[in-house]
Order: sequence, then structure tokens, then C-alpha cells
Amino acid sequence: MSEPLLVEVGEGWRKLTLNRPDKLNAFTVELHRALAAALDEAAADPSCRALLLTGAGRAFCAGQDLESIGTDPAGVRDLLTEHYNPLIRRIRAMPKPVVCAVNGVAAGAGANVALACDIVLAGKRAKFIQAFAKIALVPDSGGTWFLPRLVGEARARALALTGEAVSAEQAESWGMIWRAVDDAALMEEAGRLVASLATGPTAALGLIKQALEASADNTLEGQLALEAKLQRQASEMPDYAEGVAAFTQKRPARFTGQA
Ligand code: LHQ
Repeated sequence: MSEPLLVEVGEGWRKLTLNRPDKLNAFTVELHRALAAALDEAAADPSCRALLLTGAGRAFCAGQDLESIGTDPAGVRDLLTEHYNPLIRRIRAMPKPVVCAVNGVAAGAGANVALACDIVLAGKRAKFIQAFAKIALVPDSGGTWFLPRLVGEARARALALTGEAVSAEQAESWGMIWRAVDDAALMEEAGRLVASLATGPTAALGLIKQALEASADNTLEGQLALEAKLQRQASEMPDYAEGVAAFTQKRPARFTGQA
């Protein structure tokens, strides 16, 4: 049996490919375990400074593998607490950028895993489907948190309640994702982006993620205080001195990414 997750290590980055193409890369426990281990390794490895998540074949991910799950409510609950919720936390807490290249349909938890990533590119054939209501479930994996913040209440409610598909171009125009690109150009564009992020000031990028994460439930006063704290941290890191030196010397910065 082929590996449920492919890991490619590049110069400063890692590409994680969900690899169950016959089942549209639907999640099984094995795939969850492999992805959790790969994300933990990437988080701990200072030589990995950016991540790319994508899917093999014609889909990004069709969410939970409905053939392997059964309808026992305890099973549903355990999958969320043991696998999906930790996956979303891992992505959001990753101290380096996570790019998602949505290469085809992203349905159910597959859509919300994509939305949890920092920068989402999608091929024009991709669709985002909150498929949950179609099987009488509730959007999970952060869907009810991400969607209203990304696209507003009106669209979030309609998408969650109807399970209607959103095209990549519509998703871009709604601000649900960063960019819709031609299918043939998707992996090249995503590869360029992740390689560029991998030469960035990684520790500072991690602080940017922290600030944005906190803003969702912070007051302006709270956020100003947090920014001041994080900015102080950033300014004490060697990449800040390098960034300013590169600017004044009119040359590209050579960031180490270190804190
Ligand atoms: C699949 C799946 C799939 C297994 C396609 N499973 N085989 C969390 C915790 C606990 C419980 C439940 O859920 C969750 C989170 C969730 O993600 S719930 C939502 C689960 N996902 C869905 O409801 C989506 C189900 N899939 C679809 O609606 C369609 O497959 C989409 C719209 C994604 C794509 O449609 P098509 O392009 O027409 O492809 P297809 O339906 O023909 O699928 C191709 C194959 O993939 C097919 O297998 P087969 O052996 O017949 O060729 C499907 O059975 C299989 N597949 N999704 N989730």
C-alpha cells in the first residue's frame, strides 16, 4: 500500500502531499497520524522555514473518509478531539508559514484544513464545499470560526447551511483565499512562494502569525500592547539588523530566520 502522505524536503522548505488520490485524499487515521508527525518534525526543524500542503491527483481533500468511519457518535467525537482539532492547532501554531496549494476539490474538513493555512492558492478547477450539512453534520475543523471571519456572516451562513460549492475564482473575489491561478501554473507558483518564504525572516514571520492569531478576539488596546511586545522581540533578533543593513546598502537581505 502506498504512503498516505508524501514528504519532500527542499532547500529550506517541505512539501507535504496528501496521497490517497483514489479516495480524493480523504482523511483516515493513518493519514492523520502521518500528517501530525510530519508537521511536528517540520515545526521542530530549524532548517525547515516554510511548508507547502497539497493533494495528489485531481483533488485536494474530500474531508473525512466516510467509508472508514461508521456512524457511531463516539467515533465522530473522538476523531475531532484526537485528530482534526489537533491538526488545525498544529497548522495555526506552526512558527513558520504554511502555504496551501488547493489542486482540486476541497470538501468538508478538507476545505477547512485549507482555510486554516496561512496563504491559500487554488487552481481554477478547485472548489470549496462545506459538505457537512449534506450528511447532517456541522462544519468542523474550524469552519464555523474561519468562514465568518474570511467571508462574512451572510456568505458563511449560506455556505454552511446549503453546502453549495464555491469556485476558486469566487473564493478569491470573496477574500476566502489569497489567489486563484491557472491549474497548470498552480504548483510552480506555490513552489516559488514557499521557496521565497523559506528565505524570509522566519522567526519574525512566526511573530506575525502570533499577532494575527490573537487579533481575532482581542481589543484594539490589547492588540496594540501585543504588537509592542512582539515588535520588541523582533527588533532584538539578528534578522532585523540584517534587514535594515540590506536596505541601507541597497542589496537583498540574507536572513537566517533565527530568533
Ligand atoms: C470518498 C470521499 C470521502 C471516502 C470521495 N470518503 N471516499 C470529521 C469527524 C467525524 C466525522 C465526520 O466528518 C468529519 C469531517 C468531514 O470532513 S465530514 C465531510 C466528509 N466529506 C464529504 O461529505 C464529501 C464527500 N465527497 C463528495 O461529496 C464528493 O466526492 C466530492 C464533491 C468531494 C467530489 O465529487 P466527484 O468529483 O464527483 O468525485 P466522486 O464522488 O466520484 O469521488 C471519487 C472517489 O472518491 C469515489 O470512490 P470510487 O471508489 O467510487 O471511485 C468516492 O467514493 C471517493 N470519495 N469523497 N469523503
